[in-house]
Order: sequence, then C-alpha cells, then structure tokens
Amino acid sequence: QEVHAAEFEHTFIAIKPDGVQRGLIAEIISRFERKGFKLVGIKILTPSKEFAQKHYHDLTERPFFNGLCEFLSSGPVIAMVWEGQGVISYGRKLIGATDPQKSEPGTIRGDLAVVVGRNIIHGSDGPETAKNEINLWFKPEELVNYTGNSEKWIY
Ligand code: 3AN
Repeated sequence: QEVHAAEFEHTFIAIKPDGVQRGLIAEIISRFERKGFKLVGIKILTPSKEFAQKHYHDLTERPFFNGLCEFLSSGPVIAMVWEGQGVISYGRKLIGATDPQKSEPGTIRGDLAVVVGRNIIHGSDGPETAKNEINLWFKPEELVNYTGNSEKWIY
C-alpha cells in the first residue's frame, strides 16, 4: 500500500485530436499551469483503436463507444500527468461538464468547445480511474519527480 501526501495526488489529462488540431495545446496546458498544478508527464502519440477501447473500457455499452474510440485514435493526442493537491476533482472543474452546451463559461469546454462528441479534453473522474489511466498511458520512468523553489507556490 503506497502512502502519498495530499500534494502528490496525480491525475491523467489528455488533449484529444480535436484540441490538438485546433491549436489548443498551449491554451489548455496554461490553464492547469497557471492554477498552480505541476506537469510531471507529457507525450504526444496517436493511440491505436485497441488502445482507445482500453482507455474507454467503462463505456463499452454506450451507443457512442465505437465512434468515440475511432475519434480518439484518429490523430495525435497529448497525454499528460498533472500533480497537486485536489488535482483530480479540481482538474474536472477546470475542464467543465461533459457536454460543452452545459459547461460553464470560464471552463475549458465552456470556452472552447461546442458538441459532446468533440469536447477536446479528457480528465480522470476519480482516484481509481486516475491510477488506472496513468498506468495505461505511462511507464513509471516517464514521470518526473522534481522539487525547487516552485514548491513554495505549488500546493
Ligand atoms: P467525461 O469525459 O466528462 O468524463 P464521460 O466519461 O461520461 O465524460 O464520457 C467520455 C467521453 O465520451 C466524453 N468526453 C465524450 O467525448 C464522449 N461522450 C459522452 N457522452 C456522449 C454522447 N452522448 N455522445 C457522444 N459522445 C459522448
């Protein structure tokens, strides 16, 4: 059983192919960065459809499952791990509601997306999914562990 201090909470965040192709990578990263969360893993890759199916395994019964997996594997995705106190639930707040028509202005989806099937970003919805998704997308050695003066401002 691993024991982690609250500030070492991790979440998995992905910028989906629409976010990448619309040129929103820096915009999205900057919202997490300016909040004070810490980027500890990042890569760009085009997932295979099989990989997308693994990522969305909870949604296999949903009618949009196939289209969703086709979409996620249709182009490059930015896969990231963000660290910080409360980053899982606050990350969801930064992202906004699943349907961009219902996401509040000021959230990533509220400001930058229009339809649910093209909602530009994914974020883990709880501690268990965060752990599973990080394990699926990253090897332990792909994550950094660093401290510096910034620790004074990152909680
Ligand atoms: P979230 O991404 O906000 O956690 P989930 O886990 O319910 O939402 O859905 C995963 C993804 O499935 C969403 N990001 C969205 O791209 C897609 N999705 C959800 N509902 C629909 C829908 N009604 N039609 C098409 N795609 C959907």
